[in-house]
Amino acid sequence: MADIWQSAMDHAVAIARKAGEVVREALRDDRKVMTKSSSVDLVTQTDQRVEQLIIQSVKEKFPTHKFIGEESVAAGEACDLTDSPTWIIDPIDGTTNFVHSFPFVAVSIGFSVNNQTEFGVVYSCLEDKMFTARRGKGAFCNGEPLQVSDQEDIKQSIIATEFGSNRDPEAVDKIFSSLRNILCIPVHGVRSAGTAAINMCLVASGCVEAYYEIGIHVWDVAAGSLIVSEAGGVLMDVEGGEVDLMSRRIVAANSRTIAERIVKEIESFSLPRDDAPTKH
Ligand code: LIP
Repeated sequence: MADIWQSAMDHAVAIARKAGEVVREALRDDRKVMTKSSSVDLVTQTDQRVEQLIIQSVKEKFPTHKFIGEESVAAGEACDLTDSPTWIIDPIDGTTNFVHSFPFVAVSIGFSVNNQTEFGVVYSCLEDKMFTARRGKGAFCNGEPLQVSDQEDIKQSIIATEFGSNRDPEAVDKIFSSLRNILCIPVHGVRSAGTAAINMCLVASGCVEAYYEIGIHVWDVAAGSLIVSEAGGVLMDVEGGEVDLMSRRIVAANSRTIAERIVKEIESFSLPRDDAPTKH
């Protein structure tokens, strides 16, 4: 049977590549930094320009589809995930990296129907790596199949996490306490790429065993989640149980054993959900 979302996925790959060209070009001269929720939550004109480029081009081809875009939500649009075909867009995942020319920046596009992610595309612009996953059909990087690591011993693992843009001292204490617990297991190492999407692609590629973070948004992880699960990995909430992409927290790991071990060490906390009515 023909895949009804194949043309949408082909379009996502093409537009992510085009968006990546714009990001690479802008890296040389877009130094006008603005802030959103706090002085460390950064945005540039390139984030806004790339999001509009993606949305306009999808609208022309799929006029009935809906959107959740990081910068559109920042501008006051609703973050509602309905059963309708919805494109979940992070035009630049790793905006702080972009601002500082730290070389990991991604365009992330997830596509959800009936609350299920049908495909995910993460384009790591500076590495020129196109990560893709179609539900039930595996995950790929530049066309090569991806497989998570088969390491089941956390003491032989590398764990990725991020510090995010939350500077509330109580939250920072919990973030550091979780990090301390994990480092002292001890694990081989802890890494931060500066983008949730690339961290998740590193899990899918088998380079790191797990990634966890409290503070991410649905647009940071919609595409990466499918890439991890299609590469054979597992997703979990930081307190165990099923992950909820609107809940602002996630564990993505190569296996249930590693995910559960990470969960044991995390001091969890909650943030207002992405789809919280009070935000609109
Ligand atoms: C950012 C990330 C980063 C994470 C932040 C934030 P942005 O996304 O991917 O890794 O720590 O919580 O969400 O703002 O660069 O798209």
